[in-house]
Amino acid sequence: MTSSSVPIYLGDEDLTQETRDLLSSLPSEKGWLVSQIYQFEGSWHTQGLVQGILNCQKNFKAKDSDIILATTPKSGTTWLKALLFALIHRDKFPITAYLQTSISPSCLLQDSCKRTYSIILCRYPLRARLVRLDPKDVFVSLWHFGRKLSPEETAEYPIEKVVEAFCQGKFIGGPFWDHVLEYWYESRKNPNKVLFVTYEKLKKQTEVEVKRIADFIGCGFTAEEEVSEIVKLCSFESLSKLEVNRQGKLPNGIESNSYFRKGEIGGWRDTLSESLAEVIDRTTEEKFRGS
Ligand code: PAP
Repeated sequence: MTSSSVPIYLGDEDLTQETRDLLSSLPSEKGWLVSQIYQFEGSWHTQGLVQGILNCQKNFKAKDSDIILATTPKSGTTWLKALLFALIHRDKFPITAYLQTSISPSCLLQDSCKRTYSIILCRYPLRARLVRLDPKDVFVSLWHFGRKLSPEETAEYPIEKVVEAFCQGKFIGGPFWDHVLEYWYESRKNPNKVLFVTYEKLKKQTEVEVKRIADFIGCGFTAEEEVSEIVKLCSFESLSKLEVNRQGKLPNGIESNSYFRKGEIGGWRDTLSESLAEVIDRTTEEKFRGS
């Protein structure tokens, strides 16, 4: 992989000796999109992400007012980030004007987060947790993102092989299912600290979910306030049309428009064959059985 073809968090530069030593002791696999992925504390990551996690574990000092938004890839981070930002700042700015210049996928805390996988923007230890419950949509979203990002790296991989790796959990941030379950149980144990939000519900009943998120982070809506303005502002149509998202690039070179593809539930149908969909569904059934 050439370091210029992938974003910094997928690269392998700036590793400390301690991280290199650790990496040499971890299970590793050749990855799709990246040359090598490593199993660290139950999940699979690139070298750069392991470094980021270690940096975070060592140096991140949470404040009571922090909010952590941590998602599996392609679960709607960009959307929830915009919603959270708009919710928190709705009394301070004419939000529309502010969003025009501020909401792009990397706009928040990029200096402190560019080498970490999770985006930290919420009240710690409160966590707004967004998942897409249909891993087929997650897979397809990531498949297209990866192919757009790094056509040379991904060209040689047939989709069947990538689905297999995804189902085995050997995928950046994987296994998807463990991650979802872990946070689901945590949200049941600590409902005041962990909020579990699904992309599907956010899509189907956006106002209800946005109000729930606002209550959770302590900035609930008054009876007079309209939630619809924020919902509209952060909608796929609105965010994807912003100049900063149509033309802009992230510091790592990714075009901001890569984060806006379809924004639908069930979009996997145009990419996955029935048999591949079944492979993912079977894995989902096995992993979620009893939960
Ligand atoms: P990331 O993991 O690279 O940060 P993330 O923002 O979590 O990506 O997810 C991107 C997905 O959210 C894309 O899904 P798709 O490929 O299936 O289309 C993107 O289109 C979708 N998305 C982005 N913004 C919105 C939005 N405002 N409303 C609904 N979906 C959105």
